[in-house]
Amino acid sequence: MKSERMNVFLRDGRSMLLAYDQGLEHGPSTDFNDKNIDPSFVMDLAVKGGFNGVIFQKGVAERFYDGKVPLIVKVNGKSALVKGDPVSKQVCSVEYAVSLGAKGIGYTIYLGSEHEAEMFREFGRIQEEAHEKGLPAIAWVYPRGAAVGNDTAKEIVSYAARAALELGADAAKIKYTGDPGSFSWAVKAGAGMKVFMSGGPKAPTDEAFLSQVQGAVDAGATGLAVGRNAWQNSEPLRMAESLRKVIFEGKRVEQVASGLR
Ligand code: FBP
Repeated sequence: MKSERMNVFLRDGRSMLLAYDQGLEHGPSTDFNDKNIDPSFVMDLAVKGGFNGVIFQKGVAERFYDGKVPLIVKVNGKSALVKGDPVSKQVCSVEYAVSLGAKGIGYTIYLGSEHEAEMFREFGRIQEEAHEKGLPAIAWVYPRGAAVGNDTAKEIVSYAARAALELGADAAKIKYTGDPGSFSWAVKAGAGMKVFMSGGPKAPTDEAFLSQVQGAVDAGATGLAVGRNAWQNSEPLRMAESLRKVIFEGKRVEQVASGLR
């Protein structure tokens, strides 16, 4: 059953994943400081912060994954240096990801890119291999390229969720639309598939980010897969605690805000 494959990453049907593949996607000078450039720092945060999964590319998983939190290996990737419509191709086999301890397979699809067909085809094969091994296939679906306008519009984000469903993903990681009403349409478009809000660049304040997370959860999302808003925070464990309260305990931002700067 599709829904059961994600169970390893869920607690009471909800989830909080820690993403750390930005070194490849954006380059170290864009996102990292002296602390978070060290993958051990993020591995430790995943454990101590109570995350339900950690997301690495294979090279970081090989050297730094400690087995204490379920692993998702991103099996495709690209750098920020190539211009034009984006394409992200496979860099790690499902079999190798499993040998590293992966309990889930991650793959990015740039919906709307002139290269989307290549990513659809590759994801299709990877999804089948992952399912043969009993692992979920989690699709990052980011509408992008010359044909795509506002990538957080309701129509586009819901299209991303629906594309993930129709391509066979067990879960989709999509951008937040900005309000729970419109995001709930994207969750509905997923028709029961798990929907994760993607974190994005660090929000101006902790409250602003937690409000987005609360909105996504109110809209029916399973939770979030966050990177920069967690490990760029000056107090990442406190942010993780606030996220846990919003996602698992149903606390409102106002209730957790007193613990924030
Ligand atoms: P963030 O929470 O830092 O945005 O991480 C989520 C993520 O999907 C990463 O897995 C990935 O590296 C990054 O966003 C991609 O960002 P971009 O939107 O620039 O492609």
